[in-house]
Amino acid sequence: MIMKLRITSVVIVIHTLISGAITKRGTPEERQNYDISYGKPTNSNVVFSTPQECARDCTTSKSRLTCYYHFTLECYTTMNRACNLCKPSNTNPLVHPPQCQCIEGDGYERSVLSINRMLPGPSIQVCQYDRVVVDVENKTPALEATIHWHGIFQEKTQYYDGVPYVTQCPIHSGTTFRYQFMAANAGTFFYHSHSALHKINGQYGSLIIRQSARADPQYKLYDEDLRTHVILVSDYFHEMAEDRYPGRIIRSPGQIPDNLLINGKGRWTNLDTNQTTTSQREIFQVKRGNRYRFRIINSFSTNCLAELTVQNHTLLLIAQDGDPVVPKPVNSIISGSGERVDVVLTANQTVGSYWVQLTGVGPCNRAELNQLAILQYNGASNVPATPEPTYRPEQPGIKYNQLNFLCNETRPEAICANQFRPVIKVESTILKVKPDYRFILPFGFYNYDGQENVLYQPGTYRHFLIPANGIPFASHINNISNVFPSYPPISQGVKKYCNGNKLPTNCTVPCECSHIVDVKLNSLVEVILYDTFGNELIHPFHLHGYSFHIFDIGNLNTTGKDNQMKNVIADHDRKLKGQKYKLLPRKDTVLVPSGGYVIFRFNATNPGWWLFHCHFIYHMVVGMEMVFHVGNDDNDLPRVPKHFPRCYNFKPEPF
Ligand SMILES: *[C@@H]1O[C@H](CO)[C@@H](O)[C@H](O)[C@H]1NC(C)=O
Ligand SMILES: *[C@@H]1O[C@H](CO)[C@@H](O)[C@H](O)[C@H]1NC(C)=O
Ligand SMILES: *[C@@H]1O[C@H](CO)[C@@H](O)[C@H](O)[C@H]1NC(C)=O
Ligand SMILES: *[C@@H]1O[C@H](CO)[C@@H](O)[C@H](O)[C@H]1NC(C)=O
Ligand SMILES: *[C@@H]1O[C@H](CO)[C@@H](O)[C@H](O)[C@H]1NC(C)=O
Ligand SMILES: *[C@@H]1O[C@H](CO)[C@@H](O)[C@H](O)[C@H]1NC(C)=O
Ligand SMILES: *[C@@H]1O[C@H](CO)[C@@H](O)[C@H](O)[C@H]1NC(C)=O
Ligand SMILES: *[C@@H]1O[C@H](CO)[C@@H](O)[C@H](O)[C@H]1NC(C)=O
Ligand SMILES: [Cu+2]
Repeated sequence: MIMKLRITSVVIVIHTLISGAITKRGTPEERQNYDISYGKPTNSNVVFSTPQECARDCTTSKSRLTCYYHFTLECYTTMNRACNLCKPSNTNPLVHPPQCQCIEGDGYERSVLSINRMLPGPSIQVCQYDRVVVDVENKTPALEATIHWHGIFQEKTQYYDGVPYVTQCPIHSGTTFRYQFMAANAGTFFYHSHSALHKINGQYGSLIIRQSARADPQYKLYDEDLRTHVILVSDYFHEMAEDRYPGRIIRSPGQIPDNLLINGKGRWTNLDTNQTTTSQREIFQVKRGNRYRFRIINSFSTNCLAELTVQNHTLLLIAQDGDPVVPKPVNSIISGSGERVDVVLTANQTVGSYWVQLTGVGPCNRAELNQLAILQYNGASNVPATPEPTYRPEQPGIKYNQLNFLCNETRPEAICANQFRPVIKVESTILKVKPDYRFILPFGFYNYDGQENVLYQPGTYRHFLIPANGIPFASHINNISNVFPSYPPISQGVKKYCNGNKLPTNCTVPCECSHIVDVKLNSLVEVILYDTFGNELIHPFHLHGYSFHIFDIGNLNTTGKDNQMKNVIADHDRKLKGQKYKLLPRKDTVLVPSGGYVIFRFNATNPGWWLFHCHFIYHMVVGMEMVFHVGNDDNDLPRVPKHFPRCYNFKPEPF
């Protein structure tokens, strides 16, 4: 339990490894259990604090800690025999012994890539300005990985951003890589593997950075900010994600997930038999009369969007992607992969249990994915009185991010990400009429329909993905379908790369090349991103190393998008000159309306090699990524630590 904790509310549910009393330091026994899964540092003179010590009350804590975590990456199986060792007891169905190595998931047996035999992986919960040290030990046989700390700026530790072949070499099987960074920016974040498709196979978890009472501008809006009130939602296959890449046509075509999970938990109904698994559902406990801060994290990987509602409860939205905003009430939260939203839930309904409902919306709506968790008031049974809600595509009430994205005017039924006022003051220089750089970035797909002779030309190996319709495609930004260099530019430089202005003459569209644009340190960068494709897809674009200011989000007609964008940009310039932009909320991940556009800006104050990409893992692996290279490596970037791992091609002279 975290802030402003009252002794009466120390009735804690130990149903996940992250629960427990945290204003206290915990009994030695609890601490020991906690340590089993997180590990203990060895061979170090630094005083490390345990995860439990670090997940303390930040409102009063004055000390800064060095928080240590040990992540063990493995191939693992859900519903295995470990689950027999740790059945919840009858007296308290919620109690799982903390050292339990059972992953239930949705009750379906499958292979996963786990971190510490948990799903999600261990929750990192620290106070602002703590140091976070994570040893990632890769025990997955013959699979490489990296872990990215989504939303963390990594100033001064740019080489710990966790992007393979950009900021580090991947962590090879059998080796351990230590990440260490300052928890400098506060808010709701998460971590996930940035290697290929590992994320949806299970390599993800929450990362929460709390603030002192004085530093948190939203402090007065809630009474409690509990460690257990993290709502991490994810999509889930019943097989490894690689089985869907590049994609089959006959059996399980496409990349629509089989199910959704809430904090790694849920149930699944087999539509062939109508049987439903009996796996646990997540339960969030509240006490009537209190206001609770909930931290919602979208850890989806596919093009499915998430809609989250809490029956009979309005949610007061207080932060987007970690950045506090002037609060507004909403009834449902629609989010895409990589987005986070903080809300305050006032537990003022009749004492009882209420459904927390998560549905898959957008392009995956035909799969009618539906998952449930429970909001339980103290003193009520944990079974809601009303029947389990079934799938419905869009919930009634005020929606955060309605799928039609009419974001240019206020409407009673929906509110867009660009319509919030940031609490932290916006630097007026961001409004300069002429930015130092204006990147106009059309993105979309290159369709190989009828071009099979190109795609499958012997001796060539272009990347591609096959969605449910069976037509292979590659994705691109500004006609470049990104492939990474063979070694990370941050530590080993880069020889050949492309940007939209200088495509190699002999590179045919879509040009497979490392897509990198150079930007001077402290320059004002404007990005105008538009979707040339549409067709229901709503791409969430994420920028590493920064949060950006959203200027505009809008729709375009289906044809003549390039010309329409000229009008949009002219209009944007008029608005800049007329000083019409008033809100400019910060985000690090933004949904681009289907076939529409987004305009954002950031002040490039953080040097580095920053990935900018669609957050759908299957779009990433076929090229929807690029890198903003900010600053000069020699003068602006810190040197990588001694013995930083290197990787390269090996091509000795022929003998
Ligand atoms: C499953 O339940 C649905 C709805 O009740 C019904 O239409 C369907 O026939 C059932 N299928 C099987 C295999 O029992
Ligand atoms: C709670 O929500 C249900 C529908 O989910 C509705 O039927 C009921 O009237 C609501 N109760 C209250 C007290 O608002
Ligand atoms: C519950 O709290 C919400 C949010 O503060 C408020 O809008 C609503 O009117 C309250 N309902 C009751 C029954 O007090
Ligand atoms: C907002 O956009 C819609 C269509 O994209 C348009 O019909 C409407 O006039 C616009 N509203 C404003 C205030 O510009
Ligand atoms: C960017 O930040 C730097 C350093 O704080 C500042 O000097 C510069 O004026 C800022 N530029 C813009 C356009 O905000
Ligand atoms: C991108 O490629 C398409 C198809 O070859 C071409 O029509 C278009 O002009 C290109 N755009 C740019 C910005 O090069
Ligand atoms: C492209 O052109 C460069 C230099 O003109 C040449 O070295 C390279 O081999 C060419 N690549 C292909 C794929 O033709
Ligand atoms: C889209 O088409 C409508 C009707 O032809 C037109 O009024 C509108 O201006 C167009 N939108 C844009 C962004 O050009
Ligand atoms: Cu995408």
